[in-house]
Amino acid sequence: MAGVMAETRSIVVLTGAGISRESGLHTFRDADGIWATVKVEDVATPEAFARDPVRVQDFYNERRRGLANSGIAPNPAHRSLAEFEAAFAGDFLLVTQNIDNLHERAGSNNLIHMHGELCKARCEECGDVGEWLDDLFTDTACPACGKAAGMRPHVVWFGEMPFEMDRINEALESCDLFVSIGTSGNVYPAAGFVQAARMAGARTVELNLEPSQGATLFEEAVYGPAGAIVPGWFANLDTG
Ligand code: BV8
Repeated sequence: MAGVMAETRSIVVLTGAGISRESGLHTFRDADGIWATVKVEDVATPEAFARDPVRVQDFYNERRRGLANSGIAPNPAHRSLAEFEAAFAGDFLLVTQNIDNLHERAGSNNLIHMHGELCKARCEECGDVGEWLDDLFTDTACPACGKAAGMRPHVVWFGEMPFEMDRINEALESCDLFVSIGTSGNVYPAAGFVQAARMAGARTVELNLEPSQGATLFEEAVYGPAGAIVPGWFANLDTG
């Protein structure tokens, strides 16, 4: 039961692939997930990119093209987070593990893509990061420095440091409510955020299709499809 949280002044929300499932994007570890058809070590590590850059670029090109498909749009769960953020009088930080652009398309503002963004590319030669909606190839020239062969998806692979961890940890240390939505709790450091929130004395809530790996660490939980449970849960939360 969401209940009235009069003292709620600082909220951190973590999302994973499950929040985008009803928008038509696959998750990773479900039976029909991405890792059921391709291996992490073949497409989502720096070693894979060094070993077979064409294969890795193709993997992300296919997902980027899929995201551009007109049928893929934010669902009520994405929209309810943006609406709550706009109405909430306190601090609200949305941290997503997702590399899709559905949270920003739903209107979320204070948003961190800790695992990067599918629609951005980074040049390893000059460090430039920019929007990229087309395919990337091993000889794609950097729009900033002009050098070819250094362009990669602006995505965090396994073994790479997620983005903005200082800002995330600061928010976790001072939050009084932590809500985890649509993540299996398999991947660190994201899977450890609930422990940091508990250490800060925050109320911890899991909204997921089924209990995650870290389910026992949450004080409260509501299980069901995100599009069905997230809007109602945030509608019941006091915006202060
Ligand atoms: C790092 C971008 C250190 C790429 C991703 C041993 C122990 C602990 C940790 C490790 C270890 N060995 C290695 C590690 C570290 C490793 C890790 O955690 N490995 C795991 C597998 C054990 N982590 C890392 O490497 C991270 N970096 O640790 O750096 C470091 C230190 C110093 C210097 C340098 C480095 C980096 C991890 C980031 C990797 N990149 N994504 C891409 O997207 O292609 S992670 C990958 O998993 C996904 O992309 C996603 O972001 C992430 C989490 O997945 P979920 O979002 O949770 O998705 P999943 O399918 O698992 O679950 C979906 C959930 O939704 C399910 O629960 C399901 O029930 C639910 N659901 C389904 N439908 C719905 C729903 N819920 C609601 N409604 C629905 N309709």
